[in-house]
Amino acid sequence: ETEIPTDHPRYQDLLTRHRIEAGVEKGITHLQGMHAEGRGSAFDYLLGEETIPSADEAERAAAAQLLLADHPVVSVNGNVAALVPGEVVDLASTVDAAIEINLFNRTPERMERIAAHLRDHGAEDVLGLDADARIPNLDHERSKVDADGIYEADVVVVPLEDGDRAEALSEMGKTEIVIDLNPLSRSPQVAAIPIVDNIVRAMPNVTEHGRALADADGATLREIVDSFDREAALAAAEDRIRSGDLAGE
Ligand code: PTJ
Repeated sequence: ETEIPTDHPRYQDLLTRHRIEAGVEKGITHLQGMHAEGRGSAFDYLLGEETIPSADEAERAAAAQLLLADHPVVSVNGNVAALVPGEVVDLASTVDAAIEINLFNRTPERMERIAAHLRDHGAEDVLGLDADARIPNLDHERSKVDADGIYEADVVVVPLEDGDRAEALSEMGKTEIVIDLNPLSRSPQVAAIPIVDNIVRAMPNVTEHGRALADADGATLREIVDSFDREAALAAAEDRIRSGDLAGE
């Protein structure tokens, strides 16, 4: 149980860290997920621990891209499952996307536990367990995907993804929406829509934009996607990090 006082200046950050620890204890999150979280937390501090305007634009473009997709999939790893299980389910139902577990350190036990955890949070159908297709040019365990899931997807949301797989997915022609706090990391660099924001803020905000755009026509959605400038978004995030406008405390 968490005992963090809500008025603590770093409340959200401590809560996030606690959720990753709990995820490790439950066998959902890999131990490496704690290192990933530490790196993410440092970048979030430098970003001011808020959704910067360029990230909000990316989140809106992501919502539009997902609504336009024929077969969108949200990819879930051990950190995503620990941090935003309910928010993943909300996004998937809002934009009519599938949910697929795709792990860097894949084990049958962790796959099952994450699937059960997502179902506890309202997921009806969880893909990834069949693993009846492979991402080309990636080593065996990491390449496992479902034929009717990521393999077939046109648009994939890949939060906290490792660079090799992000590159391999982009070589398959997928339109990738990457959520990653480090704008210099390879995954956002190869993404069609890089979202440089904490997943705990990004995931619900993409959903909110998805709800707001639910009745928009195809031309309006296409215009939002086409006017999104990925280079400008990456540069804006890097500028913010270099500006030294810190969160404080
Ligand atoms: O559960 P598994 O086996 O699939 O493993 C997942 C991890 C995350 C351990 C694995 O994919 C990994 O090691 O990833 P990396 O290479 O550490 O990359 C994680 C990226 O996510 C880094 O660039 C972090 O800055 C970023 N990150 C960490 N926490 C957050 C984040 N981005 C957004 N929101 C966060 N909360």
